[in-house]
Amino acid sequence: STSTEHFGKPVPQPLAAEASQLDALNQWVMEVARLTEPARIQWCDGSDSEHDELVELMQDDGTLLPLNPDTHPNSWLHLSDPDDVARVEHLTFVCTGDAETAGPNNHWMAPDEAHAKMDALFAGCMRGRTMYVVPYCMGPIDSPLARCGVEVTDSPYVVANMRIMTRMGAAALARIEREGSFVRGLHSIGELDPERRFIMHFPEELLIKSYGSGYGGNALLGKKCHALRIASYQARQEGWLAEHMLIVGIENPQGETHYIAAAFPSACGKTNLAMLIPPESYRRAGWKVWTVGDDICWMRPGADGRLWAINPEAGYFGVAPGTSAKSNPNALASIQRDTIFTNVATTADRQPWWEGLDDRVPAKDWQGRDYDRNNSPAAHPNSRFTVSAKQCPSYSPHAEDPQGVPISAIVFGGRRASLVPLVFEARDWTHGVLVGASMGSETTAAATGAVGVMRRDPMAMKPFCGYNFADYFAHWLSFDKPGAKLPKIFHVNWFRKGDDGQFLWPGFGDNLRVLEWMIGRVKGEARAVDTPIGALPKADDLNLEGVELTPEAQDKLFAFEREGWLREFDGIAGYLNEYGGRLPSALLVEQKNIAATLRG
Ligand code: GTP
Ligand code: SPV
Ligand code: MN
Repeated sequence: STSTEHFGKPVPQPLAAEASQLDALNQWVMEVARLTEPARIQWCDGSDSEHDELVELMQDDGTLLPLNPDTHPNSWLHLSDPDDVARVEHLTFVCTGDAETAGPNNHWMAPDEAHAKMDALFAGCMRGRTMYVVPYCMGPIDSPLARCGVEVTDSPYVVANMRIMTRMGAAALARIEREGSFVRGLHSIGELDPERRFIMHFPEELLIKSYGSGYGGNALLGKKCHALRIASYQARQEGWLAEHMLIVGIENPQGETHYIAAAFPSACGKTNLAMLIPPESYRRAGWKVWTVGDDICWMRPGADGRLWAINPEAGYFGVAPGTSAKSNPNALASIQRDTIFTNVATTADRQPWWEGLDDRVPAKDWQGRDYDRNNSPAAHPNSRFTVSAKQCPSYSPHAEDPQGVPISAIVFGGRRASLVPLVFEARDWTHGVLVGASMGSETTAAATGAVGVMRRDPMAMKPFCGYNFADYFAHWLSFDKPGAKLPKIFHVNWFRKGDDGQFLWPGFGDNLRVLEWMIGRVKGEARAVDTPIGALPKADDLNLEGVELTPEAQDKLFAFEREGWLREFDGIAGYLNEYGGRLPSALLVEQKNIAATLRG
């Protein structure tokens, strides 16, 4: 079980001394303890008893509030500091030796300066606190694609979340002992002061230092910090991809399953597409949807030339608002028990509640105050649930396959109120990489800052790519080589709005109609019309039986608007130029060629 030791000067529990990886781990833990001066060190093994003790401790100090055990057994509410509710992109840095390695897409700080700044914050910050050592594995524990890390944190809430989101504890430690390397992540909630908050990455050292936040991607270091920023850097060196993508399996009535990986920016529909429930007529016909992952995808070419993908995570840290029996029944079924809710509202009988769930009126808001209609929303827009992937009714039987699943199609998409049609297909891989590189989306509450502002978010990786986007695009292009059987690339927009400001496309389950068309294209069966931006379906190339589309929707969702795309391509050219001479020329040539065809 857990080993807790008390020392004036804390020394980690000695582990198998002959194993060099564990020596390295012990030494690092000792070094961190000397810096942060915790009262106690606890090595986490991921056991139930350890978890029960942590939950008890958090209940005692008010970090976790019990929810109604009759409706939501073993489920908890955590209310974060009101100034600590989302990722902080302006305080997130990539600290490589050379600024150009991090690129204009990242905030950069020289490693020496960053270490000095962070170590000053960490000095003595765990006095009186317990330091938890959390070994974890990203990906199925026996997968050759999986990678391990160790997060050291003073937040029991982080430990409880890491236990759901990763394969955490003894098995991960055993893998670290066998393997060559692991990612080190040092985390402290510090004073939760936004003025003393930084999320720093040192990809050349496989190291993360995060101080001053306890929330989501800032603090659960296995997720965005390791599985995207550090992993994307490693993936480039090693010939694979670490992407902000869901993975979903679509099984047709013939029993054939196609796996689709889709990159949408934060709070733009990944979890919902990953857990999609087919429309009634599709269900009757025998279509099934299987969830492999909802946020992160690691993929590499297999011996057969196809891309094979795993979900490095073991749970979902999903957006609560908008989740309902109508929009996402699989998510709702998953979170009826054994779930940590963060920053949601509660009903009078202590059930979790958020806007879009149902028409009940909450009793308390996300800050624990009595609900006041004039002080809405009751749930924070970035409130979340943390739950094991295994609890999802659509969890794929192949989600834990060590070799991963083969990808038939890659989908890019964003929130675009205007211009961008429901779906189009890239002509080839290079065009597809340009489609991904030039993606735009309106910002959401998943990060602090203004909401609804259009920004370029290439491959939905703007906040997450651990190195220069110019090199990232070149890395993507490099997969197109002899013997490769690459997926087709598509772009979707579920968020096109009409003149009345309402969404034109019903979305959610009906998105399967678009995925069916894509699979038809992959198989060479579905029809499309070539345009300068790619191949577009006409409305009747999709199965729209049972969907009520207004004439405006029929028109705008399937339209290629030349004038608007001309302006869009000016914007894209301007954006790409920010990457200067480092940008791969193939991408620039592609962009110039399309701009020329647009001009006609
Ligand atoms: P992160 O976890 O932040 O990466 O977000 P995500 O990409 O997984 O987004 P998620 O599926 O949680 O959806 C975010 C919001 O978009 C929720 O409020 C959803 O209800 C809404 N949403 C998802 N899919 C659709 C859709 O097809 N149409 C519309 N109109 N809204 C959608
Ligand atoms: C996102 O913002 O893309 C998320 C939530 O998935 S967080 O884990 O906070 O990054
Ligand atoms: Mn995400």
